[in-house]
Amino acid sequence: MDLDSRIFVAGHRGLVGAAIVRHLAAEGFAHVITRTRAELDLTDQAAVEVFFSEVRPDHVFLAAARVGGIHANSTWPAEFLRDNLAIQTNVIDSAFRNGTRRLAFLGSSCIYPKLAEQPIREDALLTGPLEPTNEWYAIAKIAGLKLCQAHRLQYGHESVIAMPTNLYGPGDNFHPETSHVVPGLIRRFHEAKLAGARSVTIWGTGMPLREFLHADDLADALVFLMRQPECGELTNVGSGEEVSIAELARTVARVVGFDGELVFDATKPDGTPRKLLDSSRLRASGWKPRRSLEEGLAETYRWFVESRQGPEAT
Ligand code: GFB
Repeated sequence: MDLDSRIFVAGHRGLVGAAIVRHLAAEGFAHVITRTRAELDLTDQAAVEVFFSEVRPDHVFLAAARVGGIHANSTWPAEFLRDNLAIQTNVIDSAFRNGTRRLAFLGSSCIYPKLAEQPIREDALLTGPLEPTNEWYAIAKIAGLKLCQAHRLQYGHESVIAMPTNLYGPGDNFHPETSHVVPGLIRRFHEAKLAGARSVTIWGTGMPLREFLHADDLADALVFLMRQPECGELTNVGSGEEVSIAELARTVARVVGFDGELVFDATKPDGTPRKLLDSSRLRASGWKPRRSLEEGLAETYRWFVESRQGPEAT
């Protein structure tokens, strides 16, 4: 991938896609192609084929997906499975049949077994049962990465297959019900501070452990991987920074400036107990994240306040 490559970023309005576009622009890539959902519905196979046959991008970042937190995954299993299968099958197939040289596919740490040995190595894939709260999304992502591997095996098509850990950052979904934990807590603490509330409720026991990575660090890793001579099989992309949900909540409270009480609602699901990626394969090739969790949370909170996604936002 060089500065003249024609690069399609699918899902450029999402957390990861927007970060990839920012990163490519900052590095001077001159031909970054994007389409809104109104312009191109990626679940529509015929439309996707027309787009690729006309535009013929050299490189593709497949960052479009139906995503959401633990509650959204459990509430809409059919959409999470169907939409992700459709988007990734259409894009991967049409891209390669129309001359794309390399594609970056994004999986998720939830593709690994619920009780995988920690930190989770890439070879833990398909060695045990999945976490039930997100198995539909995980099955779709496993099918997507297998489609990339099948293309390589059968046709020699090269894909970067990246498995990011839990992500957060500017432009995330801050909806109180459907978001992931970081934006969910940023919003809840912010609203509690404005309302002068005495306590904030956190879903679950606070005991699950999670590893968080800023979306701009992921974008940096993806561009780095796309420029490597070899793609490899799977590549975990984590920060190595693991915290409990309770510690995360205390950090978000500090960043936001809320000094009330934290209440844990154990009637809400915890999800998988621990999900720490072993990212030594990527580290060995020379990449490392730039931000600490606290820096990244402060930056995300500033963005949230500046973009006025306050109490009135959806
Ligand atoms: O971020 P999250 O929804 O994703 O939840 P998962 C992480 C943990 O935070 C869970 C707790 O233990 C939640 O119970 N939590 C506490 C909260 N308060 C909140 C809150 O206000 N909102 C949310 N959302 N959680 C996702 C999968 O699992 O991980 C996706 O559902 C995807 O498929 C993503 O793979 C990376 O880490 O549990």
